[in-house]
Amino acid sequence: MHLNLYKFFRDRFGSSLDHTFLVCPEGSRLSYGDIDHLSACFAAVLIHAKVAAGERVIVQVDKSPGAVALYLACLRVGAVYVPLNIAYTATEVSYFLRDAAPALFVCRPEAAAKFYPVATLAGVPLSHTLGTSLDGSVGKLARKLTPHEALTVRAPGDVAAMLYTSGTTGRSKGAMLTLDNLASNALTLHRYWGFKPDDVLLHALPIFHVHGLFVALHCAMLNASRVIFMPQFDASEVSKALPESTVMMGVPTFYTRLLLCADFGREVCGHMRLFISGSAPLSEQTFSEFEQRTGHQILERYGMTETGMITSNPLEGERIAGTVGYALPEIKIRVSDESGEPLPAGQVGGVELKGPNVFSGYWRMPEKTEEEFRKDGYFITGDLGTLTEDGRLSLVGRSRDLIISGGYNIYPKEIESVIDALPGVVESAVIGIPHVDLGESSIAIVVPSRDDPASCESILEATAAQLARFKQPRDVILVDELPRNTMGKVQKNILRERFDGK
Ligand code: MLC
Ligand code: AMP
Repeated sequence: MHLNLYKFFRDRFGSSLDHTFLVCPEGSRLSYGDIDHLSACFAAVLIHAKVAAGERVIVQVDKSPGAVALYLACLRVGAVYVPLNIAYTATEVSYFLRDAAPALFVCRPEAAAKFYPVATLAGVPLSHTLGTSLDGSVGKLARKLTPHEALTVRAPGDVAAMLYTSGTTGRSKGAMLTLDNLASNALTLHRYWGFKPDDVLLHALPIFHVHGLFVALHCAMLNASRVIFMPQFDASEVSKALPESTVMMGVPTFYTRLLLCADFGREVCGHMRLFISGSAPLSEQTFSEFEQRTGHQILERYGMTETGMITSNPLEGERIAGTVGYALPEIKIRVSDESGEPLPAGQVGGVELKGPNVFSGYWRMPEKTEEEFRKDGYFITGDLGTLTEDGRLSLVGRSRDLIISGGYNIYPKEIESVIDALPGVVESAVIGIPHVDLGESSIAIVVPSRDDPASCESILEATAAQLARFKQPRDVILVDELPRNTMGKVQKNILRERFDGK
């Protein structure tokens, strides 16, 4: 079978080109016809830039309708879309540019002076800019070119997008997601969550991650839905927009922040059909407070960059706080011991899965890819969980050393590598501690050298220069030594217990 992923969505919204697609708070509106045209304009830019099918396009731009059109333009020409968090620093962006070897890099107009030289040094042949009001060189060039209704034919197993995600190595890996991965997960979620013709999606997530880009926008496009497209999450703006919306997707921090608004309650949510949460654990307290205040049970689901969505609480039927529900249709999940042997219901083990949603591998890392799969094809998520007899999954922890802060992943190893390389530092351990707003936040426990020791301030300054803000430790604590087990491994559980109330 051959397909084009843009055509897959276009076939669904094509009969609704006059329907509103994106509604932005500053008043601009784009219909499905407008986005179809804009994506054709941007496809012309990609073709002019000689971006071929299968080549990577790295994009680090602000959330805007233009950014959505650029994503769709990549799908049109069969290029591999690689979005980056706008918080990434030059050091971080440089790594992605070298690793992905893109044919084109697109950044914000105001970032060009800083990032163009980084891209040139990384050997990227061409860079462009895109601003929120279609300013920048992409918009300028698009206005000169004839729109191109490109629909390059691709195979289902071809890569459509690559999203960077880290791991125990601390080195970010590009997770290659195929056309089939994205299409199958979109169809499943659209059906499972019962999208209805006049659903209106409230969208306040970033669009450089699976959650905001694929889960939210793909469902909306399959449904030809109107999307209230907010530049970022702001509890009072979201509260104001809820009466016009029917579905919202968010990370748990969205819900805890909404509950802090005094006027948030049943009245505001009267028109809502569904609140969905994911990317991080939703506490039972938030689930029940939300239900008391609004009458709505938040539907919690579970997913990963490498797999899209894996499980979901049911639309009809019991949504149980603290559980992430059942395997989505066509996906098989199991809980296994360390050798991959499935465990009986009720026992805690590693969560593994198989299905059309599972990525094709890590970019240029075949050994790493192989390590993450069992011989029988199951992908090892690194999450720990337990299944009930009837297949309901609860997550109880992570076997990976991962911190999730406000839905963003922080890999301690990456931060530790930056700190350990500083003068005056012997070693460090970065741990997550509970945080009321973000779920978890990170702190660094550092052993300074005896001669000329680094100070907390110098460590914070160095991390600020090299790491995106969300990854920077919120605090640095100096200690004489780190606790280790007999194997010499740092015992982070002891550190977490000791600094829990920090
Ligand atoms: C922003 N900051 C964060 C942060 N977000 N720090 C730690 N963790 C975060 N998540 C920084 C800001 O730069 C700022 O720096 C300071 O922290 C406080 O900012 P804020 O104003 O409170 O944050 P805000 O901009 O409101 O953002 C918080 C947030 C946002 C939770 C709304 O992070 C967000 O939208 N998160 C969603 C992430 C997401 O989509 N995850 C999906 C991953 S996909 P300063 O300098 O002011 O201190 C995935 C798979 C799946 O996981 O299952 O979905
Ligand atoms: P990412 O690599 O950014 O895709 O993050 C994926 C990780 O987020 C998963 O492996 C889980 O650890 C976590 N995650 C996603 N959804 C949930 C959820 N509903 N509850 C707990 N953790 C979640």
